[in-house]
Amino acid sequence: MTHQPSPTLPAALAKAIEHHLLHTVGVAPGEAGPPELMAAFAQAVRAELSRRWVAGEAADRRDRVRRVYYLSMEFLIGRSLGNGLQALGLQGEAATSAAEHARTLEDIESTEPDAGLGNGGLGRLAACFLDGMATLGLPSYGYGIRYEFGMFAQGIQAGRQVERPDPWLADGTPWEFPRIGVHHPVRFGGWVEHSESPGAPPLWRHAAEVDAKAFDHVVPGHGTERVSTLRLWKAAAPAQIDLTAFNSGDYARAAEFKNQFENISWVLYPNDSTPAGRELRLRQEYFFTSASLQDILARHWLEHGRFDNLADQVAIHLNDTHPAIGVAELMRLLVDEHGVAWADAWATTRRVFSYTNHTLMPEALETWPVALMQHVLPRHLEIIFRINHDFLVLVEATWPGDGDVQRRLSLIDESGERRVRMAHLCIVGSHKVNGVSALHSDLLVRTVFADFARLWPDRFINVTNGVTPRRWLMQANPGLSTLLDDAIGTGWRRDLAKLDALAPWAEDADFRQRFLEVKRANKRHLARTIDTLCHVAVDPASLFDVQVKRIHEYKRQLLNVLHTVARYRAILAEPDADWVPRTVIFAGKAASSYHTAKQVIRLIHDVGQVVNHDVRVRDRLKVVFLPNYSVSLAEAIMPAADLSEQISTAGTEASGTGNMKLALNGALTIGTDDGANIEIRQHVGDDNIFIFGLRTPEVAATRAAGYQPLRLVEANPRVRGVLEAIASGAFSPDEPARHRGLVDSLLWGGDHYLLLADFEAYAAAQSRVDDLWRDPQAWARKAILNVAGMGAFSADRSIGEYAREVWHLEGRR
Ligand code: 26Q
Repeated sequence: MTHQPSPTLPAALAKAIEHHLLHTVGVAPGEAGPPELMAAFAQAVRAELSRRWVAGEAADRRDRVRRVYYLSMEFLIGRSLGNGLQALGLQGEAATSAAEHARTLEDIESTEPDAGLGNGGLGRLAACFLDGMATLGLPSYGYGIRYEFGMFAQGIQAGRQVERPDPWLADGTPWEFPRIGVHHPVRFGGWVEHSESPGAPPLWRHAAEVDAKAFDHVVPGHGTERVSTLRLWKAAAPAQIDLTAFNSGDYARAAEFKNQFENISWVLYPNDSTPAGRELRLRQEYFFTSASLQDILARHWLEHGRFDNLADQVAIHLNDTHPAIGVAELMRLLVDEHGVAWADAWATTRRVFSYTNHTLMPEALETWPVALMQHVLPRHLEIIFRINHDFLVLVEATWPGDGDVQRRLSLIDESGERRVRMAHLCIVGSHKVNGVSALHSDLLVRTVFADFARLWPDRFINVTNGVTPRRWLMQANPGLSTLLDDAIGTGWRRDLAKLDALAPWAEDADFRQRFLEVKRANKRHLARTIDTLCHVAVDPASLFDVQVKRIHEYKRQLLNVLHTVARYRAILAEPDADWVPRTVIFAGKAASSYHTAKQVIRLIHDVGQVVNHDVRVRDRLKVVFLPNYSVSLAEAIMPAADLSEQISTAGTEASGTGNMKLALNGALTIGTDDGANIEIRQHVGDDNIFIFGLRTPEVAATRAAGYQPLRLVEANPRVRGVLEAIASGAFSPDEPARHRGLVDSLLWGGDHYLLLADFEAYAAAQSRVDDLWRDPQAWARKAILNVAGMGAFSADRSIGEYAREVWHLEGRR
């Protein structure tokens, strides 16, 4: 692509902003406040991105390039202005323009609502990957849903989580481009008719139809003019549908009709990991998958006018099983709508799709009742049965007469109510399947997908997750970024692997000092945020101990709380000992229906109430819970963390990505031998990370040996004291039994995630953390070595691997 002079590049930015204030926003430039300025800045950025986009699209169309399509129910994008300005190299000019309006750029940027179209790790990964695809110049599209309401906003009332809707589009968004004219019909329900005449395709007599309308977001690449596209679908009632009711004056009925269709893209299901199993969720999955596949086929047809080369031109990636129905839908579109023979269509489908798994936990694997699928997608159920039939013929040929292996591999789980196994559909319909860390990928082929791996060993690979250094280092931590530039040059900004040149600087006392000063400034900033959001004063000189992620039993926030309570009790027992001052920081949302997770949030608040107000503690321990964890809040937290808590039961966290963001910003990890922690350890070195606790095989062995938490507690007075304090109401004096349930789940409920088994090892690791903290130079040295070791955890590295090994795609300049 040629470099065009652009109307909004540096000198013209200020002018563009004045122009948009007056002509687009409709405000006198002198009277614009931060929200108006935000709107005008966004318009200026949008204009330049649009120019790059149009140029790139034209070039890709002209060259009929091979493209990748990333299908994901979630894209947890956060804010876009800062990222857009950075991609255009306009941050300096933008800051100057902001100053001319007597504002800071931060004030202006902070008025932008987060696009919170995701739950957590999986959704944020999709956003980081789009950034990587654009930056590597891959011809690429993300496809998802334009939820009217994103992830709920978390409020805290009297220590309890309350959920409020997230109307992120209420004031409109400057970032979307409605694609008038790009829309596809998506059909549901009804029955299938099979014609008598041979060769005629089956006829799906659907019961309902909704229109999927395209809304695009430009995804800027960094250090390139290339951009990527995120296309989100909104559900709309077909124009004619409500006319009858409307014309007869029955507006209530007309509205009801409309809602029945449009509710599909209303709200994101706030459940991570445990499938909701609701009909509306299945409709959402099919809605966006079908619209996306129709869109892909339309683009392909326009450029090629044939489908026999589809797999040469198109790679479609399934982000978990949520778009799994796409395997059946592509077969339906090719066979029923475009007259392709079944065998040819199947060969194409298998070459087009690839699939990433994000969880090992069997209860989190998505399945849908056959009866529900029959009701919502009757033709797809037929197609799935036929795929399954052909597949089981292969299984029979491979392991003749082995009924057990047939039952285990079948796309249909027949053990109770018959259910479609979406992961099996993905595996059978894809040419590559990957896990998201070395351990996770290894466990996949040795446990949940072992039979498939025996059948198709080459299908299974690992691609370890990564995060975008643009948002998570350059934008979130400009202080550290400048320090890195000074030490090792700016090459790391284009190639994160170059961070390894930082290692020698860990030995430089002057550099360590400057590193600590940057960290301290970031901590002061976070301390102000904590004061605003939690009304708790915390000391920026204390150790900032951070656990931020969805609240989940397997992630073991409760283990962190148990240790915090143990520390509190120890401080009271030995008030004059040399305690390292700590601020224990939590943030994260609990699924609305997840009672235990909500109880953990309540306990954290109760412990904070008591500890933070106990004068005997003398500020050596503070416990805070930052409400409404989001991408934007994470951008304030990551740069300010000293200690990163990654303490899931070994074998449960597929990868983790917060662990990468924190280490990249110079936090030391205290963590289990789990997910990507293992690879972080390999890259930063055993001496620069605090790994503790049972490893995956030991977890299995402990459970197999008949783990008895009660026994353990009887023999351990420290744990006993902690549990008794919590259970007896030491932190909930107004309702002493409030936290009994949590304690009972450990003592009597089997402690499934082995908190008590790991407690002593965890506490010992925490003591080693304290010891190191007492030597600030030694701490700084290790923190710097963590940054130096994180080059491999860039989303660019992950995307490079996908492009090479899965999508067979090359970047363009
Ligand atoms: C499925 C069906 C119905 C309703 C909801 C869902 C659903 C939604 C979200 C299931 C799972 C999720 C999200 C899972 C997730 O975020 N997994 C995380 O993915 C990260 C990126 O690979 C990993 O780093 C984390 O380890 C993993 O937990």
